[in-house]
Amino acid sequence: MTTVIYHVSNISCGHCVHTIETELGELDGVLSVHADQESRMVEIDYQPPADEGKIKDLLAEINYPVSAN
Ligand SMILES: [Cu+2]
Repeated sequence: MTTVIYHVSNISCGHCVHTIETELGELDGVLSVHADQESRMVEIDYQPPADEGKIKDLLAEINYPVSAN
């Protein structure tokens, strides 16, 4: 299992948190998702077939792209 933490600057309310957690949670291989409204961080535990590319692609697709650090 791998854990990644991303900053997603588009998170602005609880609805955003819910959308991210629901959509990412449906990606095959994603084990858990925790999005935080205040810090705008998203923590994801995953295993294959999920990978960082698929996770980032999905976040971009639902309009919550990962912020460049
Ligand atoms: Cu929102």
